[in-house]
Amino acid sequence: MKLFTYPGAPNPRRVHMYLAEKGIEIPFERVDIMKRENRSPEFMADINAMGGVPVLELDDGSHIAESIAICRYLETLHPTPSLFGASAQEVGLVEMWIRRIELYLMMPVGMVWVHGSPLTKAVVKQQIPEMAELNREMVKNYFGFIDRRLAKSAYLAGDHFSMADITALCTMDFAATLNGLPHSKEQVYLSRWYEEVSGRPSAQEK
Ligand SMILES: N[C@@H](CCC(=O)N[C@@H](CS)C(=O)NCC(=O)O)C(=O)O
Repeated sequence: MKLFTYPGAPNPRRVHMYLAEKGIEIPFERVDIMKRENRSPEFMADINAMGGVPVLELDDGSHIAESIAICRYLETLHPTPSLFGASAQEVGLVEMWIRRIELYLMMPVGMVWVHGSPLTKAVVKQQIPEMAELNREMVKNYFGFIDRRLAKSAYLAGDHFSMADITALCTMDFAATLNGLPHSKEQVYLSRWYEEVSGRPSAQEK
């Protein structure tokens, strides 16, 4: 097994954090997305037709892309400690929160990144500043939604730290550091959660 990755980027970080939480070691190969190595015809033909990282190469030479798909594959091989839920109810709740965070937080942060950052100017056909602005508002509103959720439970999906928390933390750090979108300190429940999950040893994986 081998992981094609670019440590530091938010999606690869989700997998590195997952691996650290589980104590799984996998050799990795760095693919420089700043040099567009992941967009080479070879990479796209042989490794991931979508071009992104991370990608897990299995021992039979096949590939699994998509951060959650990679972690789900690994979870099947290493079920404990569970990061996708232990009971049927937990599995459902973890899935719900992963989907919510990906669709309603990661997606708008990605739009701010693509339409609002000078660093992505060369990689999109056209930047639409209004798109960045609209999505900024969506991100801020969603921070409020998560804050209200975390008023009721220790972690997003309930009492246990899960892949949903990893996804939220990696998205929030990317939002804050590269998109000028930190959460508000007045969001006390979100801040409490953020401090706690940021203090986990796995969160040092960047
Ligand atoms: N949905 C994919 C997204 C993968 C993705 O967009 N990765 C980024 C790094 S965070 C990337 O490779 N960007 C460079 C590119 O797409 O050319 C996942 O969950 O892994």
